[in-house]
Order: sequence, then C-alpha cells, then structure tokens
Amino acid sequence: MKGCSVSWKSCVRGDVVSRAHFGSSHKALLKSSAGRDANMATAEKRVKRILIAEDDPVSRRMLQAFLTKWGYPVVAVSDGIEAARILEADDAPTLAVLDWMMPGLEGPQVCQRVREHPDRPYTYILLLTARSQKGDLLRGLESGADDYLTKPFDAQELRARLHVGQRILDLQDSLIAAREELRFRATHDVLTGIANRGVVLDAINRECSRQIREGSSFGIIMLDLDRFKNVNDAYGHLAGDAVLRETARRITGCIRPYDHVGRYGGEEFLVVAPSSDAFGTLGLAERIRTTIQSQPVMTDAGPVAITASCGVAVSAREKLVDSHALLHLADQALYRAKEMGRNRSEFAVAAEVSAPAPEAPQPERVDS
Ligand code: GH3
Ligand code: MG
Ligand code: MG
Ligand code: MG
Repeated sequence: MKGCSVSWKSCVRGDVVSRAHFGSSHKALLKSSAGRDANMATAEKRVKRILIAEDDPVSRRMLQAFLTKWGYPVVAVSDGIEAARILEADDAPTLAVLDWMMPGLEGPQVCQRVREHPDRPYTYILLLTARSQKGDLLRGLESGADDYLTKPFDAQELRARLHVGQRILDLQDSLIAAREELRFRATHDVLTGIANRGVVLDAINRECSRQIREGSSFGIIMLDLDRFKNVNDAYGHLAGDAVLRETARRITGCIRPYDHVGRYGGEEFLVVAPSSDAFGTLGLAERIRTTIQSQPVMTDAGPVAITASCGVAVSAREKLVDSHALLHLADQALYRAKEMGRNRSEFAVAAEVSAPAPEAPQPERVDS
C-alpha cells in the first residue's frame, strides 16, 4: 500500500480486515474465509465482469483484491464519468459497485444515466456509501440502484449481496433465453431451422409494399422436391427428414444475404428475391435447382439422389401487386414444371401478376 495516504478504515469493518493487516498480511486474511468460498464459487464463475467505481485509491485496491479473489474479473475506475462511460459501452459489465461520493458524477447520478437505457442488458448496481440516513438511502434506490451497503461494510456481506445480484442477473438471462427460444420457435421451421411459412409470407407482403415505394420489382420461387414420397417409401422418413434439412441448407447457400427462404409446406420451399427481375429470379431458381441435384444427400440409409422443380413469378415494376396472385402464379408455374417432366424451372409472365388498376373515369362522349 506504499504511497497511499488516504485512510481506508471507513471502507471495511475491522472484524474482517483492518489497515494494519492489509499491506502485509491481507493475503492470509483473504485465505481465512476459504471455507465459505467453496459454496459461493459456482455463482461467481458465471459472472463476466464487475465494475468498481471508487475514488479512494486504498478502498478501490482493496475492493479489487477481494473481488478478484472471489473470482470476479474486475474493471476499476476512480470517477463517476468513467464509470458511466464503461456502463454505457457495448459489452458493459453487468454488475457494478459504485461509491456514492466521486468526482465527475456521484454514484446515484451514474445510476440515473444507466437506467436511461432500459433496452440495454440490465446492470445490477450496488451503491457503497458512508451515508446512512434513511433519506440518503431512499435517494440512492430511487436513482436506480438495486442495493446499497453502508461503509464500513463487512466483506462477506458485500459478497453475499453480490450473489443476490448475480442470482437476479441469472434469472434475467434465463428469461431472455426462454423468450428468444419462443421467438425462434414461432418464426422458424423446427426440422430445417429456416423461416416458417408465416415469416416468408410476411416477407412477400413487405416486398409488395416496398416495390411500390421504390419502383422496383421482386421475384418469388416456389420449389418442390420431385417424387419425394418415393424417398420416404424407399429410405424411410428419417432419411426423408435428412433430405429436407440438406435441401434447406443447399437453398440457403445459393441465395443472397437479403433474400428470404422459408419452408412453405411439407417438401415445398419458398424463396423471395427482393430487387430482382425475371432474368435474375429465373437465374437464381436454376442455380438452386442445379445445386440440389448436384450430388446425392448422404443419409444414414445411404446416399439419396434428389431433384426439384421450381415455379417462378416476378412482380410487375411500379404496379400494385397482390401477394396472393403472385403466389398463385408461382404455383401454376410449378405445376407446369412438374407436367413438363420435373427437375426444371418454369416462369410466370410478369404482366399477369399486377393487381388490376382502378378503372379510370371515361371522358363523356360529345356528339358533334
Ligand atoms: P411430386 O414430384 O409430384 O411433387 O411428387 P411428391 O412425391 O414429391 O409429392 P407428394 O405430394 O405425393 O408427396 C409429398 C411427400 O412429402 C409426402 C409426405 O409424406 C412427404 N413429407 C411431407 N413433409 C415431410 C416431412 O417433414 N418429413 C418427411 N420425411 N416427409 C415429408
Ligand atoms: Mg468517494
Ligand atoms: Mg408438394
Ligand atoms: Mg414433391
């Protein structure tokens, strides 16, 4: 502790650590709590990082020593402005121990700043304060702090309170994970992992309104595996499932990042190609088709050769497009592809897919 002139006796109660101990034998003292360490270690392992904001250098170093020993990766700063900057940055620590009185911003002001971003991952904030008046504590909590500890504090109490914070953050993590899982299941096909029918139909509706705004055209491809029933019959349903998964993977590998692909039905897939004309969409359909037939799918029941047929429809540029009409045309084109021998792409005429324009009023006839 050489060079530290500030007293830190107000920071930690003597029953745990005193100034006399700290410089020379704090390691031994830290070791003395080893029995309690074991059952707390699991929770601490899950903690990513913790921010300490404390302007008193001795207190700061001591806090840092404790937290590091308990397994927390620590970021330590000495003023409120730096603390707010770190907590507002990407990948910020999710636990913070903030001193109340600090240069720049006080602890409660840092809390307020952090709470101004409710959309960000939650930060559990523990205020550290020499103030013990009820009014002060209420002010601290109202500023957005989750908990507080009055100086001098007991190191084990700090540790236990950090565990409470960790439990709350863990609970939040699992709620977020459950929400994301539900969101994924609501929008994706379980077997193939690509978008489900609802999502890809939404993409078509979005493109219908976008092409009016931007005066562009877009294309859709309805793809159906050929004689897929035979695959199930010859190799079994599990092999059939593997073929569907691999088909989804091959289609996804052919499209651009801003195209959409979804499972439309059993062995039918739908691709939406924004800002694409007839030439581009037909070209994409052919790329997908040839990729699908390029090599057999390796399944547990053996290699399975597959082909697909595609129906392609493209919206008319700068005209109102009805998504149902577009899907119907792609479906008809797919039917033609099947009739014409399968393993091919057929195209629906662009002019057919615009919605009928409202009838223009006819000029009155004037007989001369
Ligand atoms: P076509 O070339 O005319 O399209 O013939 P097809 O055999 O592919 O068409 P059909 O509609 O007769 O058969 C589709 C088959 O797809 C029947 C159904 O059991 C199978 N299928 C649908 N969904 C799944 C699935 O999730 N897994 C498996 N393994 N098979 C599926
Ligand atoms: Mg201070
Ligand atoms: Mg089908
Ligand atoms: Mg089929």
